[in-house]
Amino acid sequence: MKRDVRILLLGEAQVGKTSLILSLVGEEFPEEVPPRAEEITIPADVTPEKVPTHIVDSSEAEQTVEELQDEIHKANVVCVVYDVSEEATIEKIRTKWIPLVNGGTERGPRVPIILVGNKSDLRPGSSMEAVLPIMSQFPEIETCVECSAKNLRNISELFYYAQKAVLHPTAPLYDPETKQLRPACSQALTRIFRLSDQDLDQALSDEELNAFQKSCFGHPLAPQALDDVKMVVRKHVAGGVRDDRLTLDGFLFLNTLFIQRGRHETTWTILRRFGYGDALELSPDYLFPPLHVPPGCSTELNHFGYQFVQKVFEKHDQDRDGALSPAELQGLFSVFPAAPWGPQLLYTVRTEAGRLSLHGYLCQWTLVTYLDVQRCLEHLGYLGYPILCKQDSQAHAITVTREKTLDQEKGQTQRNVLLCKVVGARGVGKSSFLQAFLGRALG
Ligand SMILES: Nc1nc2c(ncn2[C@@H]2O[C@H](COP(=O)(O)OP(=O)(O)OP(=O)(O)O)[C@@H](O)[C@H]2O)c(=O)[nH]1
Ligand SMILES: [Mg+2]
Repeated sequence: MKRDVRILLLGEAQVGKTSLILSLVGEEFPEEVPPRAEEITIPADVTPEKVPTHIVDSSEAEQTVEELQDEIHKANVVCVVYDVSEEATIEKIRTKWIPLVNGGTERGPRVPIILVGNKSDLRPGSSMEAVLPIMSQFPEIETCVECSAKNLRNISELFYYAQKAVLHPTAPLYDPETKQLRPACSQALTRIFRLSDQDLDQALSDEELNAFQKSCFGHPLAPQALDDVKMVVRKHVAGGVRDDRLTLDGFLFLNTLFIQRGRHETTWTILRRFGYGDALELSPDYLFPPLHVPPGCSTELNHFGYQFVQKVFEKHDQDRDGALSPAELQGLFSVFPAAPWGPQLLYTVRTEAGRLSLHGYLCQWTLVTYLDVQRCLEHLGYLGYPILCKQDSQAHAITVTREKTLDQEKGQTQRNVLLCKVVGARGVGKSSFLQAFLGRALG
């Protein structure tokens, strides 16, 4: 998420840009305003989203096109202001201001725009009818708002929408032309659904939904709210609710609905809670949390770690035969971007006819944790450890042992995993010796 927000106000002369900014700051309508207000910075603690916010005025009379373009370049969001009582200022949005903002960026990401109809005190009706066609023509328009600097209507809302457009942008989540979630967004939500579906019945029960709700928003849904949610889904999506449980289709539909109703911060909250960054990829901060391993120390999965990975195993051992078949293992890997343990698995732990026993599976975790703790953290991240175990990070599942020299001094060790190297001349049978540990007969 961005650490600060820069909002630029653009629009025809005399529509009230400067008055809007000064009304926000002074909480009253300024009768006299300069052509251009000084740049102001609102400190984080008084903004709704708790990020420092810079508000920048513009004035065609005082700035050249180059200067305006330079400001557009620096802005995170542009408010294009028009006067609701002057139709001509609405037409200029389409013909002049939006081309100025995003005209040069045919392909690249577009600067989000908020349309601001000022002077609503001068017009009894609404300017919506004139504005809607513009909104459907330009997908970069996040929203529109009518306000009045004079009677302070919707002033703080307008800056809140602008802030929201930067911090919780719609564009990466949703394609307004097809009215569907974008592929990266539905992929991420599908993964989140799979992690939340604890009994793997391809649907979220009330209990699973509540656990999900609690981890994302801090509190469960009221029973009535749960019923209402399911009712809305039932009404709109065939197969969205099955046996009183929310299916993947239903879950994706709900998120589409949040976005269509302008509540995309809800979907962002879910995505961020599960570790996704602005580009809808799991962020390095999430996958690789800090873990200090001093030289001479080793890393082991602790009791919490083993308990978690064992639970994951049991979840995916669908036929309850105490082993994961290739298909079951593939199910377990479905929340990873690629299978984490490739064909080498056969050479590291015991498998029987391609099936991985619980013991072999736990040994593989032990091995990865010992040899490459960063990979282990990454894998625990894909499995949703921090969310499902309600911890700050996967580092909670790891024990860093004390230095080897200390162990040697004291003649004792607390380590459970020891590295043992097998050395010997060529051909004496080192590999066969190790294979025998995996139960393989000498060939
Ligand atoms: N009735 C009414 N008048 C407003 C409102 N907002 C601004 N005005 C008046 O509109 C005129 C222009 O306001 P400014 O804030 O200077 O407009 P601007 O967009 O900054 O204009 P430039 O700096 O010339 O680009 C002033 O006379 C304001 O008092 C409003 O909400 N209602
Ligand atoms: Mg001005």
